[in-house]
Amino acid sequence: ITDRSSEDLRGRIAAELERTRARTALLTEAVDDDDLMRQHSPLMSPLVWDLAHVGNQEELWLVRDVGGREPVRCDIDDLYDAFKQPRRDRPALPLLPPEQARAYVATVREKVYDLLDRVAFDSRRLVADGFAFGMIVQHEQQHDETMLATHQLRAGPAVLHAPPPPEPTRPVPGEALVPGEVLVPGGRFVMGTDTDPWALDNERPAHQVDLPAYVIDAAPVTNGAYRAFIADGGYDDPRWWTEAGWRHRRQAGLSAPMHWRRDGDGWAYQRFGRWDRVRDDEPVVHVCYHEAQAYAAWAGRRLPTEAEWEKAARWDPTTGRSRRYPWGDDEPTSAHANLGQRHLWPAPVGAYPAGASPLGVHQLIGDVWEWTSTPLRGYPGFAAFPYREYSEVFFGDDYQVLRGGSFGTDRAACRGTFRNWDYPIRRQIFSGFRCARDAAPGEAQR
Ligand code: AVJ
Ligand code: FE
Repeated sequence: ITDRSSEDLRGRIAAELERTRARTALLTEAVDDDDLMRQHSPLMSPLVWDLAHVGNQEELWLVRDVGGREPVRCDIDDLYDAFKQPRRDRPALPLLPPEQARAYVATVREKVYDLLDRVAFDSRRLVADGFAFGMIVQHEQQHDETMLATHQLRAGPAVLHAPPPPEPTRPVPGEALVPGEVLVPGGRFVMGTDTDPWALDNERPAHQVDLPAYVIDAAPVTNGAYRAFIADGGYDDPRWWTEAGWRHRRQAGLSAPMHWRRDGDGWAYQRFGRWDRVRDDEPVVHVCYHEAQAYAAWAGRRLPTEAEWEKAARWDPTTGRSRRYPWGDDEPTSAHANLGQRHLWPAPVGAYPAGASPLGVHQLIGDVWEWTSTPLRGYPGFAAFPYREYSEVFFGDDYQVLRGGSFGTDRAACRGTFRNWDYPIRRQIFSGFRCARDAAPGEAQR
């Protein structure tokens, strides 16, 4: 690495750290101290826990591990260890109160800036290409999205504000905004990555996957389509649900996406403290895996596998290469995708034509996390790095993979290879889905 490129890297890391901390500040300054300490749902931490946890991880990995510096505080590691403290117990812990938590993260950050000035980005894997800094930026952004989901669960008047997402643009008047579904030809593609410098362990290594031809929705399933499933009695018909899904649907009393309520002959949803009429052309959000699976079965379709999702998002039919995003390798801009909490809900289908894949699949990145039918596993040749607890301990049958990021996901924590996961019953996250099906024999030849 040359001096010049190492200076560029320092600058880029500093900018990412700063941008990320500004978001954390916004999310934690929008409410008063009382609210920060309170638990808004047993599924979520008090916001002040996330705040100090972000600082504590930054201290562990950057100040202590990369920097080899003295601890800022080693008396609080256990308090902010996500494995030692289940979420529902976190409000009862002797947490740092807001002022102390803010001072703590600021002290850690000063040491990190000092470290960033001196660190050599040598070939050690933790520091090569600034990986550990990138990991910490992504960690904070992931918690920012979690804090945004906590805001959505807060009772009371709105405290977060943002302009509405863009409206769909119709390239050819009278033509459909997006095609209904897209055929992806059979064949091999490269899944995962060896070269993306800040890709996390579960995105590696790159490997070939051979898929038969399939058909995937050109856009996420909309509220309008989902409403037809509800109106057709989809929630009351066990035919559409798996056994586990039906059991959960009954126990939890599910009858519509989370945050919906009946509104005359239609529906309204609550979004960050405001009630709006449900809009039919927006991707449905706040559904669990079981609801997504049941909808797909009702529609005579299925959820895509994780590999099908990634091939649709990355495979370039012209070169056969896998790209970083559906539109190419360039970083997302506001024209490509609804990311980064620029807006507070998903954009209507057709709002991001510049973000479509070469085959014409829209809104794979941003808007809503998309459930896939694949449980979280390591790729062939997976090696945990730098710690087993980021992803390896979650491998198995308990968690389903979600792809693509939501309106609340930052671009630093979102790319064609990025993998998220959650329990199939969870829907407080910004989760939606699209459907797929096997290609019919004649169809695959075209
Ligand atoms: C990858 C989003 C499931 O929030 O539990 C945060 C990310 N890991 N701190 C989560 C994470 C450690 C993780 N998810
Ligand atoms: Fe964490």
